Amino acid sequence: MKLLTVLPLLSLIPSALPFPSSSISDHVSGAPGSNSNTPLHIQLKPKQTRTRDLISLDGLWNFALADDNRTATPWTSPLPKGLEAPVPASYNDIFVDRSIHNHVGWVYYQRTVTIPRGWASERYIIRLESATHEGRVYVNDELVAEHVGGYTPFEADISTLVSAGETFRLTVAVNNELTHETIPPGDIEVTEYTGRRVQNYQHDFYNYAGLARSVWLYSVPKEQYIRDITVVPDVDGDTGLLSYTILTSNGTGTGTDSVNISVRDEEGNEVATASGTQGTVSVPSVTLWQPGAAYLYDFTVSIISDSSSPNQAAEPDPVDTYTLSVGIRTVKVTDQQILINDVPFYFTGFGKHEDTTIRGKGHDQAYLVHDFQLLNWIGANSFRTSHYPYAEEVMEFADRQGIVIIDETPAVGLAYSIGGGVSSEPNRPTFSPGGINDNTQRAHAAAIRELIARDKNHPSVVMWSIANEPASNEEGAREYFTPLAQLARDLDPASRPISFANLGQATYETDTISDLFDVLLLNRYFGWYSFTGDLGEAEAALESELRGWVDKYNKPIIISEYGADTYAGLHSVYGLLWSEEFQVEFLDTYHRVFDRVDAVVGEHVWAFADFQTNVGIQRVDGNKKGVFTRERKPKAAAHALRRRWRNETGV
Ligand code: GCB
Repeated sequence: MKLLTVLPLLSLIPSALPFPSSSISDHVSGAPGSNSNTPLHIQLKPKQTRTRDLISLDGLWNFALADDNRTATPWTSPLPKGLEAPVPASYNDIFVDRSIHNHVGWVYYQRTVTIPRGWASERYIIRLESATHEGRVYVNDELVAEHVGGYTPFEADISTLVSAGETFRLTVAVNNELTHETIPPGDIEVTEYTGRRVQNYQHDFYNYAGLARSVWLYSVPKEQYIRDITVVPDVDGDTGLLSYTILTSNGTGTGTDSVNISVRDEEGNEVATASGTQGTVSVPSVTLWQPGAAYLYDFTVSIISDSSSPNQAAEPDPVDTYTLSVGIRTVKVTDQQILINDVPFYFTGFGKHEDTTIRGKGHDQAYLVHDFQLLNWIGANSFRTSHYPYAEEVMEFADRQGIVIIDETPAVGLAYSIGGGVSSEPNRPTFSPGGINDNTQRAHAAAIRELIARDKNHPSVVMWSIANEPASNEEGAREYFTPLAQLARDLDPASRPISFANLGQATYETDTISDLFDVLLLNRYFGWYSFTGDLGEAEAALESELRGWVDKYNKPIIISEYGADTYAGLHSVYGLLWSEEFQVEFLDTYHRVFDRVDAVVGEHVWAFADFQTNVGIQRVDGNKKGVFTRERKPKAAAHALRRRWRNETGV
């Protein structure tokens, strides 16, 4: 028998709920081990504007694995020559080296960076869009930022550490360890004979790690700058309303200088103006952001110095300026419907992953555009960011393409009855001091905060999913989720509906938390994990369960997962499991039921494309429930879905 030891927590856990707010200087923090997960001081995604410069630090960085000697400080000198890793990309599948693929612990990325000499009167910031799952940033020998949580951005203001014109060594240490107190959770085991550290986790996708998203160096004006913009849209007749709050380096007060707002339509016409850090602007004869027909306004915020002469003919040069794209639309939930712009919306689409060969979870613009092309081809109007926040570029693209998003936190695997995505006997209670506990809940709260802070302005986001398949049927779930559901409600200035994706074992009879949420997201696998291959039984069981949810909750239902593993190219006249024919029949079976139950307002097939998982006896080179292969080739089900969703035939 293998003897496995669970290692003590090595990761840093956000220290308090509510999440501490502090100034950027707190990022320049002390000893490793002290937690300093601070909110972004400047929330806005870096952009080049008249007052801001932006330099991409993407490219090839020197790369090394940490050895187990935790006293080493590799950031204090150049990394040993040899490996170079691309940014953005997960590092696991880049090298032909199993020890890198399976590495558990810290790795180091390093490069040199030069601050442009023209930035002497600017403030400059390093921003990482993500470091999975924990990152520490060093400028030369000094730790300047640390962050826990692998899918949201963090930053360090380095203006006081390096001068304009100076070149410095930038090292980013990244740790991929998951413990029962991280989000997502996991356990590290040490094997009995070789003492190898192995990362286990309950979720069903590979634990890709590293710098999978962009790294930026950017500047903002030194004295005054815009930190955040919050815009909440509403509609009154044919007038669009944008309630806004601007956070500047002087806070939300008016400070010493003026804040001006200008709203322009897609043709560049100015349609509204305002001044001040808070207020509401009206957009007459509004063009709404609609699913499938995106329309975005440019919402430009400028800080204008009060000392600039009012008599100047031309518009004065702003101290700082930033333009946010905003869409005007409403989202409401009634008894059994979800309304976008007061029209019932039926979700068609998928649960997706950020996953491609070689890059792992590395953001890739070509795949982004191609995936959206396929969504359009198949007639999908929406997807869920299962099971973590996606790169911000994805959200912006969805805004521009009119794709609707259910935006999910990385809280996946909060159920010890699941191992690698497959049900098993729970070996211990999920919500317990040695399992998902108060510290996990704090990390979960931080994940919700960071997701909503980052994505609150996206018109594509119509709903938050605060977890995937937690053990909501187990004792302790309600205590765990009640404050988190409330937190999500309190944090979203736009009051979007909240939800979580429910696990099949937590039926309408045993689930204990669904009343805390607005919409029921149900993941169901009748015919696959239960009633395997028996679609007659599956159809009856599914219908009976859905009717149970309707009777008990009377809330809109989206089937947020349903699907069958399918080996592309495998065919069977009997429709045997794993064949393309079975996947088609399986989906047809579910669709017949959805069409009979009025409260079903959406169908998200699991999954968009095949994806990599921890490979084991249940998974041959990953999860094959994709409607497209990992290379994005259609299986037979893709054509069947296209016929249903687009009401069309042919290719
Ligand atoms: C689920 C999970 C998803 C898995 C899927 C499966 O319920 O939410 O992450 O990949 O099942 O295929 O088992």
